[in-house]
Amino acid sequence: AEAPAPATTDSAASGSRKYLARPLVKDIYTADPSAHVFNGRIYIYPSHDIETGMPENDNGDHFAMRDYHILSMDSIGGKVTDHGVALDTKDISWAGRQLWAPDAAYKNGTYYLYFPVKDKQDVFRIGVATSTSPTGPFKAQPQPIPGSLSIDPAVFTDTDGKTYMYMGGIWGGQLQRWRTGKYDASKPKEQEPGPQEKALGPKMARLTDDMLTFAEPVKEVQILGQDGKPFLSGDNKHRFFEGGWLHKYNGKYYFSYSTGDTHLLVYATGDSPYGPFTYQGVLMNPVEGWTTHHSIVEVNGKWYIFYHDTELSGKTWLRNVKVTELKRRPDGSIETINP
Ligand code: FUB
Repeated sequence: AEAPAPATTDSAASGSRKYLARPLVKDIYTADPSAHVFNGRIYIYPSHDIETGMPENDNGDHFAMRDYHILSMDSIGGKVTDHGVALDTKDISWAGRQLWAPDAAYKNGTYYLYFPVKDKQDVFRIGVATSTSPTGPFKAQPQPIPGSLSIDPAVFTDTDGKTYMYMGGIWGGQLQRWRTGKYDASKPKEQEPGPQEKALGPKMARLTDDMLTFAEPVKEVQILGQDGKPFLSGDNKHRFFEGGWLHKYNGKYYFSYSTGDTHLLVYATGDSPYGPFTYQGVLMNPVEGWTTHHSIVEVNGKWYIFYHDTELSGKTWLRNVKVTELKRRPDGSIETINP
C-alpha cells in the first residue's frame, strides 16, 4: 500500500501541451528529479530544497536539504501527488548533512532509494534504503555502499537485468578530492586537474544482484570528443561536472550530464553501459538558476526529460521540478531544448 497523500497539486491542463515546462508542484521546492515508471505510474524522486540560511558558496553549503518527498502522477500532465516524507536524514545512522540528488530502482518486489549524503566526517557517500512501496517510507541500510563516493547516483537497469550505478560531481560534489583513489580533504574545487590535463570523469560500477553493494571496483567513465580524445579539464563547455544519467534507445547507450559552470546539459553515446561515450551535442540550453539536473524516461512510447529551474523562487537553492518532451531525429540524435 502506498503512503497517504498529504498534498496534491493539479498541474494538468489535460489534452494540451500547457503542462509542459511548468513547475510540477508549488507547495514545496523540489530539484534533481529522477523519474521512473513503476507499474504504469510515473514516480519522481527529487531533492527537497529548503531555506536554511546557509551562506551561498561554490561548495554548495546552501543546499542543506534534510529529507525526501516522492511525487507521482498517472500520466504526463496528470495530477501530481506529493507522498510526504519518504526518508529523513535523522533516520540514516551514518549521515551528517546535505541530502542531495537521489535515484531509485525496483527489483523483485523491493524499491531501492539511492541517496548521497555527507557522512559525519563531511565526506559524500552514497547510501541505499529499501521499501515495499515506491513512495516509501524507506529504511536506510546501516552503512553507506562500500566504495561509493561523491554525489548524484543514477541507476540504470539494462535489458539483460544487470543494474549499474553512475555517480560523481566536481566542486561541492568532491570528485576532485578522490584523484588518488583516496579521499583528500585538502583539495578544494580549484584543484580540479589543470586546464590542459584530462578532465575528471564520472564513476560507475555494476550493482550486486541484491542491489545493495557494488559487484566490482568503481571505474571512471570515459567521455570522448568527436575526435576520439578525452575532454580536457579546461574545456568546461564539454567536460563532465555532475548529474549523470544513462538511458538506452534503439540499442545505444546515452550518457547525459551537466557541464556545471557552463550551465548546459549535454549527451554522449556508446555501445556498452561501461562506455566509452562519444560526445554528441547539447541536450538543453541554460535554465533560470545556476544549473539544472535531469533524468530521461520513456512514458507510453514518448520520451520526456525531467529537470529543474528556479522559476518559483528566483533563488539557486530553492528550485522546482518540471518536465518537457524530448524529441529525437530519425538518426537517434536529440534536438536541443531551449527551456
Ligand atoms: O541538489 C544538490 C546538487 O545540485 C545536486 O547533487 C547537483 O546535481 C545539483 O543539482
